[in-house]
Amino acid sequence: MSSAPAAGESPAAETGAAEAPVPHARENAVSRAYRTTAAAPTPAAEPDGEELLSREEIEQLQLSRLQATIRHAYENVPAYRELYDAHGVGPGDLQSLEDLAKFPFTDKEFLRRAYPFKAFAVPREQLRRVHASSGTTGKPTVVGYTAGDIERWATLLARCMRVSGARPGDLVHNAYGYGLFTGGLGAHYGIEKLGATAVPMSGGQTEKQVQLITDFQPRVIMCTPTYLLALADAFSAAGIDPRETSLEVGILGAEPWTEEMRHEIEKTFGMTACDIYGLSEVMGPGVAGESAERKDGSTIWEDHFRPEIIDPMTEEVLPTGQHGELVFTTLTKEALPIIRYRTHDLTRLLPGTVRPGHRRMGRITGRTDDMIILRGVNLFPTQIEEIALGISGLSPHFQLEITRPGTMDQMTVHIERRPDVSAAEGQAAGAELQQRIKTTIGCSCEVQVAEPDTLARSSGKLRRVYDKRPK
Ligand code: DLL
Repeated sequence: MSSAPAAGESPAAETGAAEAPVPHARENAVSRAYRTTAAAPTPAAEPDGEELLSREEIEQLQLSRLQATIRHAYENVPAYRELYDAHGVGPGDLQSLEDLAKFPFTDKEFLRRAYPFKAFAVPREQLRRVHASSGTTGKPTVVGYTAGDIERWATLLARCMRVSGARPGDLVHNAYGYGLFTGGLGAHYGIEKLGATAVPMSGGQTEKQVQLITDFQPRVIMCTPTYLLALADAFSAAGIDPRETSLEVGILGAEPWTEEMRHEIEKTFGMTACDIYGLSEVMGPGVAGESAERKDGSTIWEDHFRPEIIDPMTEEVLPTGQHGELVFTTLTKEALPIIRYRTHDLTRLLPGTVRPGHRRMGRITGRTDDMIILRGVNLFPTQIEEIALGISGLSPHFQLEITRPGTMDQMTVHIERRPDVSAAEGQAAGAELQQRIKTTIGCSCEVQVAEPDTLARSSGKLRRVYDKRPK
């Protein structure tokens, strides 16, 4: 018998100088017979070249890609040509990154007017997939991808997963919804790209999820933070301590969540919880992802997206570090180039850390359209989450109800007490919440403490606000 290392084993493995090869790198009888690429290292298992570029290199790349994107949009999407002609700008006007500010913004309405396929810069036949995001009113926004777009999306998703602590060979329970929503399939392709194993569970069927997690023993879970809380309750109801499950890493996003919620989830499951951000119009999940080592906000993959922060009222571009509305321009999308898209998400940009060439974003504190204006005071549901989770008797399960009993608007916070405190202790905690909302946010509201497990749970994005004011 030959003593040469088996195909797919690294030579260093022989000497014991390096770690054993990861399982995905091994060749087997079938891959040998069919000469598949199973023996090649998964491309997404290690940081790729663009991920490691310096800030200066990123900005050079951004400029050339931005010029190409604006030209591509102008030449192939009549809606962009009309918009730019009306503003007296064109592809030749972009000579520096700062010149981007000369171009007008786009928004959901711009895409809705192009319903269903008029925003695409390639013939429909070249799309390999469409997704759609349902608005609360009117027609959905349709987004589409070429084969190359899907490949890049998978690579960026795999990047996010890797920095968040997922590894090739991991079993990944994917509870983002599959279908027109970009969450499920977007994550799915990233899982495969990383060289991990996808369990394509989708959202809902919570008892079945509990069973499969118990039986399959995944190390990683991907879902919304509020759905993970619903799963925690379901584990407890099944007599299983969530800390006893195999889950070690949560890659959570698609809705706003706070640092306090991260602590709650990490404590409940004994896991590391990282943020992942994205939106359908710009790509889907994976526009930015958070490092497990640092947990200091999501790194935006700036080789593919140019972010800006603007003042939502004046539309002026704000410097790195200042809070405002996030605006994105895609740099490599073929099917649906998006230029200066107003996300309505509120956050700030921060210098890169884990990938110094790519800036980070702070947590999303809310959306401009989710802001509650209560008798002149502006507030977001995340502020209530932050305060409530600092009070020991209260659970993270709450809803905000806005009514107008007379001439004045009123907000009622419905929040469950934790199962391990008495009803009386729950009432006291509710009174404390009311007081703290008054002193920290500056608005008076009513707090109603509900019994455990009585408020609606999410199976994806949770609805926090119920606006019952007369229209
Ligand atoms: O929610 C894509 C996604 C799926 C992201 C799975 C992460 C994980 P849309 O349905 O188009 O796409 O909704 C996009 O969701 O503009 C934000 O308001 C919100 N959002 C997404 N990720 C986060 C996050 C997907 N990490 C909208 N934190 C965005 C806060 C988020 N809000």
